[in-house]
Formats: sequence, C-alpha cells, structure tokens
Amino acid sequence: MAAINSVTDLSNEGDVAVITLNSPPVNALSAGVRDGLYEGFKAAIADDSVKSIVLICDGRTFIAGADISEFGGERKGADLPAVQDMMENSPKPVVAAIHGTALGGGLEVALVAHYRVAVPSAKVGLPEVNLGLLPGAGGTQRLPRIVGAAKALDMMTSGAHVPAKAANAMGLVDELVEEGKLREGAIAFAKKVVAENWPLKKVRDREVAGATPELFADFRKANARKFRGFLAPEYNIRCIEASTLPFDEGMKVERKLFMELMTGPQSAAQRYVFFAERAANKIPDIGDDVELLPVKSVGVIGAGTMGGGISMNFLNAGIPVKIVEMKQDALDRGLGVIRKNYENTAAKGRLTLEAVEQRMGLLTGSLALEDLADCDLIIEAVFENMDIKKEVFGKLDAIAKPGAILATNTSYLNVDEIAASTSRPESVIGLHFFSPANVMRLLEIVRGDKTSKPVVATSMKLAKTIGKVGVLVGVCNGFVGNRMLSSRQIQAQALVAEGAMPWDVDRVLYDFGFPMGPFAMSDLAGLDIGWSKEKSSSSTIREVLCEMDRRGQKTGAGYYDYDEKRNAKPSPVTEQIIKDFAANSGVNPREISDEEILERTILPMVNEGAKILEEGKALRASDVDTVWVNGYGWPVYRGGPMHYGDSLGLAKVVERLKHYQDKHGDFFKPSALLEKLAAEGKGFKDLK
Ligand code: 3H9
Repeated sequence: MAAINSVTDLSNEGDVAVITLNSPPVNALSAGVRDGLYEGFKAAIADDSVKSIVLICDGRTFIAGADISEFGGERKGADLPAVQDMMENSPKPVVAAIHGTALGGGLEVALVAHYRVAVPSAKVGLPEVNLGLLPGAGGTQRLPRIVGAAKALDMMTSGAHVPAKAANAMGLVDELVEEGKLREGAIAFAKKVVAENWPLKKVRDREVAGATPELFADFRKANARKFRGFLAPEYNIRCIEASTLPFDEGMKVERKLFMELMTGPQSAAQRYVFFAERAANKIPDIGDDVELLPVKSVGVIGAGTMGGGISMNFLNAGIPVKIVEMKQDALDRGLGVIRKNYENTAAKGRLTLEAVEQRMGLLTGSLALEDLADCDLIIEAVFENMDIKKEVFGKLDAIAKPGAILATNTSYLNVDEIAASTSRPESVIGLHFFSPANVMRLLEIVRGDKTSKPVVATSMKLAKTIGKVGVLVGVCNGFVGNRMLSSRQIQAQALVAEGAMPWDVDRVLYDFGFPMGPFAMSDLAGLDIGWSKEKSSSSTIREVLCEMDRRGQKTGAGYYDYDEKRNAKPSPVTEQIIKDFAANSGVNPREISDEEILERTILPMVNEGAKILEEGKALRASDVDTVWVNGYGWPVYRGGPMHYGDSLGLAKVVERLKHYQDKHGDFFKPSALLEKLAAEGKGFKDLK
C-alpha cells in the first residue's frame, strides 16, 4: 500500500485500485482529504495496470461531508469540483464503497462515482439544510436525477439520513454488500463491472422525473409552517426546480444560492449550533479516565406527565423502568398514558405494535419506594416543593443500593439542599427534563457541590444514550434555562402593565422565530399552574383570569379566547382586565413599539446569560445557547441568545440595556462581564 498523503492510501488489488481515506473522526473533506483524492485518482487513472477504482474509508464512516470547521477560512488544498470532475470523467469505472454515513459533500463525492455499493447499516443523505445550507457540490442537481424531484424535496429539506436498503430501492445505491465485508464486496463489484463491460454511468446525463410546477407549489404550501423563518429550505427547493435546466445551468444556480447561504447570518448561526451541541459534551475536569457507572435499570418516582415522559426515554432505549406512585389509581393512569402514547405513535405508522409491547414489557409499576432498591438510577419527578423533595431523598437514601445515582427533576430548587438530605450527596445530581419529556431534546444536568465525577460523566453519557443533548449547569435558581426565561417573563408582564397587549408581545416573539410567545405559552400550559382559589388575591392579571375560570386553552379561554379548534383570538375580556389594572395602579397606557418589545424581552436574557457565565453556572456561552435552542424554541437560525448578542455587537447590547436602565431601573443594569467584553470590543465567542 502506498501513502498518497497522511490521510490517503492507494493500493492495487489485482487490477482494482483501492483508494482508502483515513481522516478521523468522520473523514470530512478537509484540504488533506481533497488533495489525497485528487492525487489518488490521478495516479490510479494513469496506472495502466488498473482497470477500475474503488473509493473506501477507514474508521467509523464514509465521508460525512465537507469539513465544516474549514468554512469561512482561507482556501487551501485541491478544489472539490476538480476532484469530482476527475472522478466522473475517469475512463475507468469508479465505485464508491459506503459504510457509516455518506452525508452532504460525502454523498456528493459518491454521486460522481459511476456506481455505489453499501453495507446494510450505512446511511446516506444531504443534511446541509440543517446547517442553513444547500448541497454545494452538485448534490442539488444529481440527487433529483436519481430519485426524482419529489423524493429529492423530502430528503434535502429534511436532511434525513436514508438507510442503505431504502437508498438501494431508490437507485441511490446500486448494490448492497454483506455487513463487515465492504472492501471485498466493492472490489468484487468493480471486477464485475469491468468483466461485464458495464457502462460508465454519469448521473449528470440523466433526466429529472416529476418536476412539475404543482409539485413545488404544493410542497411549499404543505410545509410553510415548518419552514417559517428559515432561508435554506426555500433555497434547496429552488435548486431542485433548477435541476430541470441543462446540468451546467443548474449548477450555476446551485453555486449562486450556496454562496448566498454560506455568507449569510443564518448558516453561520446553524453551524455554530452544530459545534455548540458537540462542545457541550466536553467537561474540562472530566476526562476519559473517569469511570462510568452502569445504568441497566431506572426507577422513576411520580407517574404524572413528567414522570411518564421521563420513563419513555429509557424504555425507548431498551432500559427497564420501574415507576412508583403513591396511589393505585394514579399509577394506573400514568401507565395507561404511556401505553396510549405508544399506541398513538404506532397508529401513525412510526412504531410497530410489536415494539409497543416490547417497550411496555420493560415497564413495571409499584406503590412502594422499597421496590427501587435494585435500581442503578432513580429519578424523582414529584411535586416541586423543597420539603417534599427532601423527604423523598431522605427515604431514598435508606432504600437505594450503594452507588446508585439519585437524581431530581427539579426545575428551580437547590440541588445541594436536596443532596444534603441524604448521607451520600456525591451520588445526587439534577436531571432536568423538559416537557414533553419524551420529545424535547434538552437535558439540563445539574452538578451539585458534591456530585462525584463518575455521576456527572455517567449522566452526560446517558443523555446521549437516550437521544438528548445534555448540558452541564450549576446550582442556581432555575439553572440556566428557567433563570433566563424568568427575566423574559418579568419584562413580558411589565410591558403589558405599561400598555402592550399580550398578543403584541407574542407576535413580536413569534416573528423573531419562537414557536409561540409567552402568553400563548401560558395559555397552553394552563394559567392555574401553582394557582389556588383559596390563596388567590386578585393582585395579578393571571390571578383574575384564573378566578374567572379563564385558565388557558383547556377551559376555552385564558389570555386569549379560543374556538372549538383551539384557534386563538385576542380577547376583549382580557383587554378590559388589563386596562382596569392600569387605571387602578395609576398607569397611563402608552403605545409600545415592536422594537422596544423585542429589546426588553430579549436583551435581559443576554444579560442574565452573562451573569450565569460570570458565576460559573454554565461552562461556556455556547452551552447557554444549546439550552435555549433545544429546550425553549429559540430559533436555531439565530444561534441562541449569546450568539445573538454577539451578532448585534455587545457594545450595542450594553448601550440598549443602559437606555432601559435609565427609564426602568436596575433590572437592566449590564453585568460586569458584558460591560468588560463590550469595552474590549469582544464577544462571548472570545471567552475561553
Ligand atoms: C457539506 O457537506 C457542504 C457541501 O455540500 C458543499 C461543499 C462545497 N466537519 O456528531 P459527532 C466532528 S456540509 C467537521 O459527535 P456521531 C464533530 O464536530 C456538511 N467536523 O459523532 C465531532 O468532533 P469532536 C454536511 C465534523 O457519531 C466529531 O466529528 N454533513 C463534521 O454522533 C464526531 O461527531 C453534515 O452535516 C464535519 N462535516 O455522528 C454531517 N461532522 O469529537 C455532520 C462531524 O471534536 N455530521 N464532525 O466534538 C454529523 O451529522 C455527525 O457528526 C455524524 C456522526 C452523523 C457524521
């Protein structure tokens, strides 16, 4: 085997040249890989003893795409189009051999091979849309030529990873080869192509099927809500429309739109989020040497909405769960809801009935905490009250086996205080799930003062196992997410007290990109969370609404009025209550601009995030953003509050906060960190 460069080898197996890439972790198309491909193909094509060429990768995957970390940097190495031209125009058949994932630029390289073979576990896709991009190496023009316009629309706007079998059925993969025997299978395939004199198929020469104006119009209409605010899905669609043009014309459209996205703020934000989620996994004082604890069984205390949702995560991952409730009917109800959720998913065709039974088979219920004695991890999801939590942990301390992880799902309370009610605070941690807990991707992992490193490391790993994005946070009121949310809520209420209507605030935040504003959110969650008739004092708008039995969507009215289909309408009743409150407190309602609503709700979050960093309650600014993107519907194309602050410029953020501080007091006082960074002309991105 001859080394072409440090990441590429070339060897001859009889008359088949095998080019092998080995550029961990994911064989991304870095300058070195592009150079290796260019030189490797050049040498193989020039070698008279070679009749066909196989491209294969070592390590966990085929090429997983362009090297995203190179984007925006200095251009180095061979041009990808030059590599692709050489492959596509090779006079000898080129076979791409795929395992792991062939994604983005990786699939685009495979698409200039004359044939593609894959092992059954492989997946292929064009996920650029999730980075705010479109496939920029001919994928937009080649994919529709193989799978047709309709499937290309689905694949490119969802970024789905298509399993090899389905890819084979679509014609994206020519042949499946035995798992674990990719190299031999690909070489045998290449020999067959030569022996049987198969043509050198070029995807660019094909016609696109099904690209009718109706298809595109219907697709845009059906997905308008899903794509709201995002540029990339629409740009991907336009490229597929252009695939009906002659190939080179279509490529020009792809190039132009790709460059527009690549240099725009949305893709910058989405690429930032990609790396932010991965950075969150890295805990500076916890290396690979920290032992992981086994988590083979989980106990959950509380069979309510939260406990049930939490349980489903583990059942989905094949980990047995025991739920404990206080009363039989509550337990039965909880178990019933889990079954119903699975059955609903099955009815939609997203789960087999067999899988439903398999998961339910891993679930048991009990009325006795003692039954959790053998669990490796116990998560408490009971009522949010410190005394109750302490009591539960005191009991667990006596019951749980030594070394078991004891987790609280509290969303605000002091994890250290909860831990202190046990004799083993090192085993206690916060695992803050977000509702619906089986759906939301975020898991705040709250590290107490005494939480041991193995408990932290195991929790981070566990998050990945159950498909969550785990973010390590410190103990403070509301941790990262709810603490920042509360600064937004305070201002939302203040704006309404000064003259804005709830629907004005909601509209501004919806237009910013949130799925809904704070008042619509309250109506959805129920205004009566934490409210009781006996203690109600008519002193807030929310209390008055609850007293009138306007408790949100479930009662047909809250801040908004709802019709039978739960469509929201601004409510004259709410408006009157707000006006009465203003009159009673001597406030003269004023017109409040959209700009003020946005600044007063968002900038305090940036400021609170800075305080969180100052206090060391989050490890990095990008962790704060990961919390907000994955747990609170912050629009991913705006990167998260800290990235947003950076994109405005922190000097501007400080200036606006001071402006509001002058008018409304020290709630808006910029944090010391914010002031410092702004004065130095830096951003959160510059923090080490
Ligand atoms: C593109 O191709 C544009 C072209 O159309 C146009 C060209 C002109 N680059 O996710 P993991 C790193 S756009 C650089 O934890 P997994 C990642 O940061 C690209 N680095 O592993 C991490 O590093 P670290 C289209 C990358 O097994 C490590 O690899 N392609 C890239 O859970 C492991 O990653 C995509 O969008 C990259 N392309 O999942 C695919 N990919 O260890 C993006 C990964 O330092 N990648 N890294 O934290 C993925 O979806 C997943 O990484 C993959 C593996 C499924 C491949």
